[in-house]
Amino acid sequence: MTIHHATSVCIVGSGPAGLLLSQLLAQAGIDNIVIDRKDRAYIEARVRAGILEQGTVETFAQAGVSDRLEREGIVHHGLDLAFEGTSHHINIKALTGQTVLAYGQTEVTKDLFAKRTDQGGRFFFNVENVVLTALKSDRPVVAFRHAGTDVEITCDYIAGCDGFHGVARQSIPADVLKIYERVYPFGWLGILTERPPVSMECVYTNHPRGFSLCSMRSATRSRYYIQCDTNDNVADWPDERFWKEFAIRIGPDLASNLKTGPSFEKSIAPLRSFVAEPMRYGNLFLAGDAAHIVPPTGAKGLNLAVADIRILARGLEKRYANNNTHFIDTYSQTALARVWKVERFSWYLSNLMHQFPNHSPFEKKMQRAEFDYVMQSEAASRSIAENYVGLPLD
Ligand code: FAS
Ligand code: PHB
Repeated sequence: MTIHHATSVCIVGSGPAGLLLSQLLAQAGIDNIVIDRKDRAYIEARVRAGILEQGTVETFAQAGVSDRLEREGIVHHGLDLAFEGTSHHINIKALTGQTVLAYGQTEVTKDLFAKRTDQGGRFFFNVENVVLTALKSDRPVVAFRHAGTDVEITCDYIAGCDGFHGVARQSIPADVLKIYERVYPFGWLGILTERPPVSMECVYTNHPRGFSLCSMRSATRSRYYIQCDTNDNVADWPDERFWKEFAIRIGPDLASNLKTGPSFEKSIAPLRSFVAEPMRYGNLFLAGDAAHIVPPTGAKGLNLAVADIRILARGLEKRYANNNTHFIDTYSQTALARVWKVERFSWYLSNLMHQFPNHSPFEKKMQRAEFDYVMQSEAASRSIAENYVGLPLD
């Protein structure tokens, strides 16, 4: 027996992209259902991004989910780039007039789930065997197993917000999809510890032993990262080894203020630059990590997902409000225009700030020369600043 449901938009994935889209559509009176292969508690606990662009904060305010982040978020007026013992402060506020906000993705997800639940959002969690069909028709179908029952949701549009490992991108025929990818020869090992951060703004360091990043979640909770080998696993990095390596990489000045403590979250993320084109096939739209991945060096992943959703939500609102399909018909090219510029910045900063095992002496010299240029050129620092605070949103 199959249970049938109908809605206007079926959203696959309830990470930041899917949840934000659901909220923006609901605000516009557009019925939607969200499905996820995990449950709310699992999704809320996933530790990932930590820096929100001003445009992202404004979008969350439009969605009615910014109260807590405006109270608890930490405003950053700048960031530091350090290279072989030399540190360069980039004053993003002075260079762009904008700031960024340190506020963890776990909190963003909790705020979005709370709002959707308050407003009667419809969810199916722990779904299995999700299959998308009839994508070229005007009534595509999302089929899945849920609590031992077969379910089918018929809709006008499917939003594939199911991340890099999701089913949506895989549902686009291989001869239609174009994939662009760069896999980096290292990963990031990240920890959370209940200790005051060594700096109240982000410090990115390119040390001869590898990259490190000092970030935070609050005045009492630090988020730290070090570059690690692609075949490392968390078991290779007990806290003691992490702290010893981290202290070396951040340098003696910061290390003298470092408060070490037990990590209560530790994970390794691979780094890749990835784009799938197009971001629409029939009445399936891709948004967020389902369509693109950036190395986290530029703090862009979550912010780019929000930028996609702004464009997609506007397009769907225009379509339902006055049958104007222009903005959904141009969604893929509009979103990709920004995606590629953000991919460029994330790739650029990753190349500048990491140790590449296969770099020639010449390439190492190029890295140092780029850093020296950034340090001495206000134009170069402004370029980094305007990308870090976020390029203009459509
Ligand atoms: P998400 O991956 O967040 O959400 C996708 C959702 O779809 C998940 O809940 C998943 O359960 C669900 N799903 C998957 N397959 C499905 C299926 N077949 N059926 C139904 N549901 C399905 N960004 C930064 O800016 N800074 C960082 O430090 C950073 N660190 C990261 C670390 C890791 C390990 C990862 C994977 C990403 C990191 N990112 C970081 C990027 C991250 O923040 C993403 O950009 C952000 O989560 C994108 O949100 P979504 O597009 O909603 O995708
Ligand atoms: C984080 O706080 O998780 C963070 C900050 C800056 C980045 C990436 C991650 O570039």
